[in-house]
Amino acid sequence: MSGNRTFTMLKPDAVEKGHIGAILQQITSSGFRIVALKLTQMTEDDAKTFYEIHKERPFYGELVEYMTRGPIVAAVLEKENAVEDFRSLIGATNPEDAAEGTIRKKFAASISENAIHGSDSDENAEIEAAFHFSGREQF
Ligand code: RTP
Ligand code: MG
Repeated sequence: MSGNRTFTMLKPDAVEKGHIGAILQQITSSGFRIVALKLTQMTEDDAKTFYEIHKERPFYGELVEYMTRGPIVAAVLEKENAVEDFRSLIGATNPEDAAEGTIRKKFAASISENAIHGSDSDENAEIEAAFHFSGREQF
């Protein structure tokens, strides 16, 4: 099945807790096809650039520290209506507000350490995928 694409990161807390397999399983069994995948670690510059939109927010420094403290899993996912459906699958930013069964409800500890990222638009999905993967790493 083809479709459009979104970008995700399993954040350092999810990797530290050993949740890579369970989360990827939930993603693929929800109809997303993995078209790029790697374990990597963001540098401080990477995280600052990636989350630049939040640079005036009070949590920016803490967010950069969190996102760089260990490896993440970066992936590009394909499905019809990928961006919106993936945001539904991961649930609200704050796991306390996330719907039952969503990835953040199951695997996230708090609003700041919330296990997983999902792109918020088709345009950002493309920018974020290109940030982590070259063209020949995306299938
Ligand atoms: P993401 O970009 O990571 O998919 O998360 P999101 O759209 O659901 O939330 P966003 O508003 O873009 O925030 C980005 C990340 O910053 C951290 N955060 N901490 N302490 C806080 O109040 C707070 N608020 C946001 C979270 O890691 C959030 O995912
Ligand atoms: Mg966001």
